Formats: sequence, C-alpha cells, structure tokens
Amino acid sequence: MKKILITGALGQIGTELTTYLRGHYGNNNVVASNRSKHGDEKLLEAGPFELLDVVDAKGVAEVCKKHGINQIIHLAAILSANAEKNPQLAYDINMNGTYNVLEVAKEQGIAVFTPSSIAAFGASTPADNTPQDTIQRPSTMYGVTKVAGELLCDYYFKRYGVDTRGVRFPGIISNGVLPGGGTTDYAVHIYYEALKNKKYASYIGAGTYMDMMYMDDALKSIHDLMEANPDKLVHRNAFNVTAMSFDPEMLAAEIRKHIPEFELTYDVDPVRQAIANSWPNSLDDSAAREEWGWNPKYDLASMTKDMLEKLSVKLNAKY
Ligand code: AKB
Repeated sequence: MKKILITGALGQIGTELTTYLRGHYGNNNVVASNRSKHGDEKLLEAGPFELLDVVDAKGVAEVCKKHGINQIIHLAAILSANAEKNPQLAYDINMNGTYNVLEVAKEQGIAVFTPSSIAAFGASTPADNTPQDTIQRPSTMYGVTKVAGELLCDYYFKRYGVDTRGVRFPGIISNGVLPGGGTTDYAVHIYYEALKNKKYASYIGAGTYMDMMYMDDALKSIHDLMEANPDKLVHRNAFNVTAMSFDPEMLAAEIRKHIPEFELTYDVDPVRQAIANSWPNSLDDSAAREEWGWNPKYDLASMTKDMLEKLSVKLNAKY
C-alpha cells in the first residue's frame, strides 16, 4: 500500500496534488507537509498534515518513520524569480532540502519524485525543440539548484538504488492557489486580470516563448511517472514534459476569443525577462512519451476555455 509524503504541500502544485492523490490512494495514505500552516484549510482537515521544513533533516526522517512513508513527492522549493531575490535561501532550501530527502529515502527505502524545471537549461542550450539530453549551463540560482537536483537524483539511483523519478516542469497554469515567485507566473495572472479588469500589463515581453502546461496534466504526469514500469525507463529523472509553447501575444489572442475587449500592454521586468530569455522556447518531450506514455490533454485553446470558466465562478466575474 502507498504511503505518500508531499513536501511543499500548500504551494501551487502541492495543494492540488494532495487532493488528487488522496482521491487515488485514500486520505490517510497521503501526508501533506509544509513549513507553515498557511493555506487551504480543507486540505489540512481532510487528512494527515505535518509542519515540516525540508532543511531539517531530522524532522524529515522522523515524519517518514512516524507515517511509514514509502514515497516522497518533494515539491518544496524557492522558484526562479524569488531565488534571484534571495539566492542564499534558495540554495539552502533547494539544495539541502533535496539532499535531506534523498538521504532519508536511502536510509528508509523510500521512492522519490523531484520536479526539475525548464530552468535547468540556459542560454547555450538549443532553444527550439530542446532535446532531452543536451547542454545545461543555467545562469540562475534556481536553475543551478535544479540541475544539481537532477544529478543528485541520478546519483542516488545509481549508487544506492533509490527509486528516484522526476520531470522538468514548464510553467504550470492553474485556477487554485497562485504560483509563488516564478518567471512563468504572468501566464496565470493574465487570466485573473482579464476577468477582473479586461486588461493586463505583462512583465514578460512580446515574442518571448516558454513552455507551459495546465495543472490537470501536471498532476497526471507525476502520478503516471510514479506508477510507470521501471523496466521501461531509460531516463529516470528530469524528463522533458510540455503541453504547449506560447508568448504573451498568443495567449492574449486566445483570451480575446472569449473576452473580445481584453487589452494586453507591457511593463517588462528586466530580471524576469532575462531569466525567460535564457530558457528554451519549446521542449522535445519524446522521451517521456516513449518511456512512460506522457500525453497531455490540454492545449492553449482548451486550457483557456476551462481557466476562464472556473475562474469566473471563483471571482464571481462574468464575461
Ligand atoms: C518558474 O517560473 O520559476 C517556475 C518554473 C518554470 O520552474 N514556474
């Protein structure tokens, strides 16, 4: 029987993943953990919750022992833009957190999912149809910690036999908890502003393409990879996965199909723009498709329709 621990469970992905996995494996078999209790109260009440900071190695070990954990989904991390504001904190949480999780996994025989990111690539990586295995020289602290995390996960699998798996997530778009401090966040904010004010000033410039994915597909990718037959996995960690690639203009044009008066302007933030410029335009995710059947359901059109429908209810904003 699965006993799953989710770190960073009150973040954008963690909040929805906790509910999704509790639906599959039962409320009591999915332990949510976070370094603060600030978040979705229903999630805190629906199943086990632990206050846990991943830099506390002893705490991670104790929580895993207490609940008999056999799988950790390690989501706790500082995202790209916030990491540039405080690189020391990002190093501590992203590097030491991942190291602590892997050490506990090795000691207690636990499988680990760790997300990497499109941030693991840099300006010297081929930007279009970025291959699975290619140059990785990121120029951000977040990217540095993500490449190191990929390598550490490979190391713990090869050296100690820890069942490590992971994907390189693009920007994740969702209508639940807002993303916190990433570069791709504009692609979430734009929907809120389109519904509330019919206009949005983008901090990412026109013509800047990045990979994106709707939350439903992101949740499924984690679940499917952790359920995949290990004999079929040539890669283990850091699978390229994507569902779409667009720039702000393409996204605005799609929103205008539903809200014709929507206006997009620009107020480019040089820090986040420089980060976006160093990331790929579009990923080649054929390895994930071949090795474990990755096949996203949502494209830009179907995601936009669903986002606007769900958010208009949440915000009580008609269109
Ligand atoms: C970010 O923008 O930092 C994240 C990511 C792509 O990893 N959404």
